[in-house]
Amino acid sequence: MRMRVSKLVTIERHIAEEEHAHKGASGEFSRLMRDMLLAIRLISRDVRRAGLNDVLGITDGTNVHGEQVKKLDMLAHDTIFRAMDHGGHLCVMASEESEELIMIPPEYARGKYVLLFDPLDGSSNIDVNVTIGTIFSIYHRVTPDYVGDGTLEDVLQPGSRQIAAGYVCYGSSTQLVYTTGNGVDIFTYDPTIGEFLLSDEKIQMPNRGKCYSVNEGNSSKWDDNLKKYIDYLKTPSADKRRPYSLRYVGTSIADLHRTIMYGGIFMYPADKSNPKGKLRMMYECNPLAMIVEQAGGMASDGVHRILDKRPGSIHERSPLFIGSKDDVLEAEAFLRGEFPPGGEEA
Ligand code: P6P
Repeated sequence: MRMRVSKLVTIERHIAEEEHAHKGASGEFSRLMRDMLLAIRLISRDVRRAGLNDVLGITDGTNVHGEQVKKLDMLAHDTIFRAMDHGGHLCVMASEESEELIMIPPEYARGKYVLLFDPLDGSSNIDVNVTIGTIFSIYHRVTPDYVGDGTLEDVLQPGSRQIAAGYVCYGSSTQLVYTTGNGVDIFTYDPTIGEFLLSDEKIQMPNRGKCYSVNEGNSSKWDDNLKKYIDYLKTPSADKRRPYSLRYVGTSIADLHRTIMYGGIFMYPADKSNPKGKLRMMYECNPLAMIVEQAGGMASDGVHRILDKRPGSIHERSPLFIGSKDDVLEAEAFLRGEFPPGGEEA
């Protein structure tokens, strides 16, 4: 449900006001977000120029000056690293683009926060001008000394310990959807003034939607109960609640954003070729789950609450069923073999 805003509030002012509400806040987190917002502005600029690379003579690999041109997702990764490595707020980072933990360079101070990110999710959609995004997740470090390097223990925390999560949609506009555990707010970027302005405040999802979002091309590899659930969604019901419409962009944050705004369910289930699903727990499922729960929705792997899962590795995958509470509960019921739920006629 949209809570459209008329007051003019920049994200910097919003963060400062939230910090003021957090007694004893040091301003450290606000400065961390200031640096993250710089990276997001730069990535938004680079994403919006992507279609012009050929026109501007930036061919694959080298530009007209013979300089190495990075793929956009590596460029986004480097942009976040260079914006975040020297602020003294972080003790360690982890990225979808880096197999290993990313340590803070020795010349810079370490801080009390941990940053995980997917710098450019859905990058295969860049060439067809379809929405792509950046996802980030922030924790407090758990290792007690606040000056040393962060460790795997600081990174591999359950999603319930996140202190903030956000995603950016580079779509018809650039929008940042963000929570620090006090509801979900949406900021829309105005590139003419370089500001993110508050556009929707404390959004709440409908308890049920009319859309389901899944790659049906994988249906031959699905579990039978999942097939029954998807068929149930497509079967007209007497109360006209069904059939649902199918919407699938193929960028998780785009499918999720529509699900948050309109209700319904987005799924990337396990299947015979992806026994743990395809999406990554630490920098896709966990931040998206925190945001959806803060907006009144639900996120599970089909059995367990995503935010309760204890990660075993940085790049661990998880099945994901996320969206309106009643839709996710219904999916879980089918996956348990309870269908139709509550004896409702199929
Ligand atoms: P498929 C993008 O590559 C991504 O990681 C997610 O953003 C998206 O939801 C998923 O993969 C799409 O995967 O197998 O449906 O193309």
